[in-house]
Amino acid sequence: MTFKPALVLVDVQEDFCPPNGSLAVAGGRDIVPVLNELLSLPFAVKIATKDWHPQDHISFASNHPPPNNKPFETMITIANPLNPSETQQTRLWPVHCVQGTKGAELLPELDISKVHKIVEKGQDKRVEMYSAFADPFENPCVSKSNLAKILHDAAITDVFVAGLAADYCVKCTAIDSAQEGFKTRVVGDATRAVDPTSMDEVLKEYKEAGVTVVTKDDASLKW
Ligand code: VGL
Ligand code: ZN
Repeated sequence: MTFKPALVLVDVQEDFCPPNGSLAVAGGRDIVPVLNELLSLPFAVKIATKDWHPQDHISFASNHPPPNNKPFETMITIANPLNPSETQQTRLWPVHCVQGTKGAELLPELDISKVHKIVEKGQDKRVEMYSAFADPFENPCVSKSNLAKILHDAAITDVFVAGLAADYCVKCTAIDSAQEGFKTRVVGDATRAVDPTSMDEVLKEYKEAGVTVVTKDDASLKW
């Protein structure tokens, strides 16, 4: 069996980390040493993704009128731009990762020199895009990144996912990766969640999707 693994580091950006991030995930910065260890392993392809929103993005609470615009709490109903009869609920967030701002930068302590490609996501203001592969309105897809193509073109068999946040972008990226046909593992000790109490539910979703959770040391054992 061939084993050609890729590493996908999701949204390791200032806005998702203390001390100054607008959507700071507790302990978000603490995972960097583990991420740098992963980056030192011989993955065939190493990707870092960036949440990369325009200022007028639909998921920013301040772009909606009060009183139903509480970041972290309010869910709004949005229509699929390609098929308006299809709707879904999406959460409102503080303004975060606006293109070109300090908050959208990757953490400087991350060893970017080892990253082969940066994939930006979430540029379409009309939809939330947690997964680094695609937006949630599948088929037809409103905005699809080139991540699947990059990995397929490199004949990747296995994908290891880490980064932020465990219960949103890491989760959706890992599940989409499995759906793309890659054997997918999340490096659990290299992630942190917005809501750690939701992780039991996330683990169930992983089980259904065929995604496994490993530790950094399990990942290293592959070499
Ligand atoms: C994320 C909320 C909003 C994430 C991105 O990277 O997990 N979460 N945008
Ligand atoms: Zn976002």
